[in-house]
Amino acid sequence: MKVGIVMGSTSDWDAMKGAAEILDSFGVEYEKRVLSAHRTPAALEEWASSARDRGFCTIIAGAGGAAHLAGVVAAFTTLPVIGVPVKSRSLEGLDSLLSMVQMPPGIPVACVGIDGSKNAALLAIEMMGITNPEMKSKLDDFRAEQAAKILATEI
Ligand code: RP5
Repeated sequence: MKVGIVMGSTSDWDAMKGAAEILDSFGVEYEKRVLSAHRTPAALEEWASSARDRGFCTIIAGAGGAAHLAGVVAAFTTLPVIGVPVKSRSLEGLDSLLSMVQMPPGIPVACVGIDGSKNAALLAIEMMGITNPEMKSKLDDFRAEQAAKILATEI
């Protein structure tokens, strides 16, 4: 099973690369694509509607501004879609967050915080961990290391 990472523009990569880093560190396979709900709608439809048959278990979708990408992906698949609102140039990402989070009932998007791509990847791995004991164990290790680092920090 692999995770899809899709973003609306190459300019989103700085905000989205944290998801790839987390997935790499957990040894999770992923495919990353730049596809836009507005600029490449037909290609986005084809990619999202075929995602399940191509072995994806979750899609992480990041976009900024009028951030309809995650919602449109969710319209074309019943795989879980995790939206990442990307910090925008004009409104600091509040526009991205609000346009992503308020989905109509029936087509859910699990939306993380602005530029929260690392959390999006962790959430995707937690979904895998429901049925995959190896991922569950890696998540336990990650949490333990994170806690140990905090507890060892002196201020
Ligand atoms: C959105 O518009 C993209 O997701 C990006 O965050 C924003 C700006 O895109 P570019 O003009 O940098 O391509 O669709």
